[in-house]
Amino acid sequence: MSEDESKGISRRGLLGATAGGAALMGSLGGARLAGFGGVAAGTAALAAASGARADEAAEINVAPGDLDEYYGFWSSGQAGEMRILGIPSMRELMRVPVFNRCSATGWGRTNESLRILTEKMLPETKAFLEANGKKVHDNGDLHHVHMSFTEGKYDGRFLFMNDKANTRVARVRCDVMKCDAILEIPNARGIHGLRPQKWPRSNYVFANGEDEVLIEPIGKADTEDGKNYVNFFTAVDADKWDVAWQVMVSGNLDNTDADYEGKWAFSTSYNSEMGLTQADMTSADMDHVVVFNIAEIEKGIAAGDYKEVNGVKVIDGRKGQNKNYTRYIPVPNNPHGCNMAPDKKHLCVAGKLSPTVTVIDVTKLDDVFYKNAEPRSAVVAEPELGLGPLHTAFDGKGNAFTSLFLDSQVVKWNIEKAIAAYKGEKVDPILDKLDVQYQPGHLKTSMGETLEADGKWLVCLCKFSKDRFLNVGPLKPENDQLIDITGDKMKVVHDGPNFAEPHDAIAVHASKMTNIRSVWDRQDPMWAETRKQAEADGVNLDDYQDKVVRDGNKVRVYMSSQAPTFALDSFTVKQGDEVTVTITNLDDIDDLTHGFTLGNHGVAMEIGPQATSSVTFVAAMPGVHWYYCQWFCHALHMEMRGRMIVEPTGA
Ligand code: CUK
Ligand code: CUA
Ligand code: CA
Repeated sequence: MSEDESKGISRRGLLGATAGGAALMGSLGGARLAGFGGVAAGTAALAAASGARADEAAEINVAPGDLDEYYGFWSSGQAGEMRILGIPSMRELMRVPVFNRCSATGWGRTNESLRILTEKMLPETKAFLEANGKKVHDNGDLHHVHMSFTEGKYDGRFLFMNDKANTRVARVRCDVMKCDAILEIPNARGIHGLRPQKWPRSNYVFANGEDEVLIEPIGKADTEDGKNYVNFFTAVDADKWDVAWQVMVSGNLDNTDADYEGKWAFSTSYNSEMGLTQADMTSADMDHVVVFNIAEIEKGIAAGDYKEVNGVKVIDGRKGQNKNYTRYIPVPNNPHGCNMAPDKKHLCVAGKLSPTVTVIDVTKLDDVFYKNAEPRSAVVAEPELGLGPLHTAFDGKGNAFTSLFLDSQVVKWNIEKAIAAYKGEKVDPILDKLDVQYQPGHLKTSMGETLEADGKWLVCLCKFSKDRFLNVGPLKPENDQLIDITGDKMKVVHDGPNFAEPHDAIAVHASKMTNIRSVWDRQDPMWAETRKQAEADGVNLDDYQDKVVRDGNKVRVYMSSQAPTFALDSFTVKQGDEVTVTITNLDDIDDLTHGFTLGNHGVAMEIGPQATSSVTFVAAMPGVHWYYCQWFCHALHMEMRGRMIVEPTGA
């Protein structure tokens, strides 16, 4: 897409510098002010500049001390973490490390996080990392974040996400907003699209393998022949966080979604050609959407119609199998986004290289599966919307919003009108087009991927921010724009710079987050393993601790922390000892987090109120090394420190 992409950028570049840009500046000047936190003045300016009603303008004003109406859960792409923003303030509230390493919290360094990161790692990955002197990958590519559902509505239990870079999926607990399970998916490569089942609840999380996998061991098959590659669709058991089953498919898989009845899952495929080069992947006029028949797949698994590959039950759902596991619906040219409308009926597939969105009526799929109807008979509309359609969001009122990457616009269109036009009626389904800054990927409406879509806000995640912010060097921020969609005309009300590279976001009404805690439960499973070791060492982690246990050359140091002190002012070990420091934060006050940083050892961890964390390292440097609390906790926070004394070997 790079050629079209650069064309698109230069076209928008021209636009920005000329008449279009001037018109835009006129209507958005006030909004930009509001975005920079000049709250009262900015809001007034917005109302004046854009003609917005005063009460409407007030909606975006989250005054100091006021809370946002929505939680925004953001992916971060190659930064590997999940982020939490408030909507409509667009303030960043928290970062949750998942596939990345985190300097502040010790994610990827503490024993508790390492257990989660490595527990379900494939043996070959473990061996590879070990050969490279590592325990975990340092990077991840987190594209899609979705919340667990019960009966088509967010239930506030979990957030699920994928790592395209290292073929993993992860789960974040919504009660503490920490990752509690990571699974490396066997067989597949490059997990991209990810969605939970919506009905009856999220028993499965569906995960698409984007990259083709050589089916035979290298040397046995010609690596240059696309026919020797396959792709895998994976259903993850959301409770056990293990693979339930996989389906082998024809073509690759890009984005995915599930319906509101628990019957179907859908995936777009841009490489139906099974090409191994970009030219080959874009050679056909049509690619396809794969429809997965969940009940038939479950029946097939139960009946033993699968092959076990690397411990996973794999159903063959490739074209020409004459079974009811899958159907392939032809759609134009390298489709991308795959979004199920909250009307429970319409799936919208964005064309990317085609200016169209294909609308599939899921109530027509039974005929496709069981009455031999043409796969395209389920297509009920294919409106031409503009250049580079990528993703679609919904307002719950029958309207859809599609991002146009090349046109740098969001187009609002009506699904029923598009269906009427497809039948030949003279209606224009397009209701409004809005310039965004610039080159949008995903866009999300408030509650828009649930039965409770409320049509208030649209967040448009723009890949480029050209001219919108102070220049920070060749690497620019992206621009997450907040758009008011309550009126007939869409309106940009806020520019939000964001670091590389959020792909996706969801907006969840705050009333859904009923499980969220402020203080940890002492019995939390996060440190169950650490607790077992402590018990074996005669230490009660729920009480004050200051104990050093020697076990050969392993030394286990237990200390509680309570503002502003560590239970141990110092401890002594010998050079070469493997030292495990376990700290329990006995403070049980909201927001009273302590930390443990060991100077010159690359060791740091967060210990939240009532939490336990541990870290293991080899004390290889003789001398006196200070440790300190790195989370500001008390007037004597600076003095909250102590010494590790490492006696040289032979001393
Ligand atoms: S993808 Cu990035 S803009 Cu990975 Cu959801 Cu479409
Ligand atoms: Cu404890 Cu700072
Ligand atoms: Ca293609």
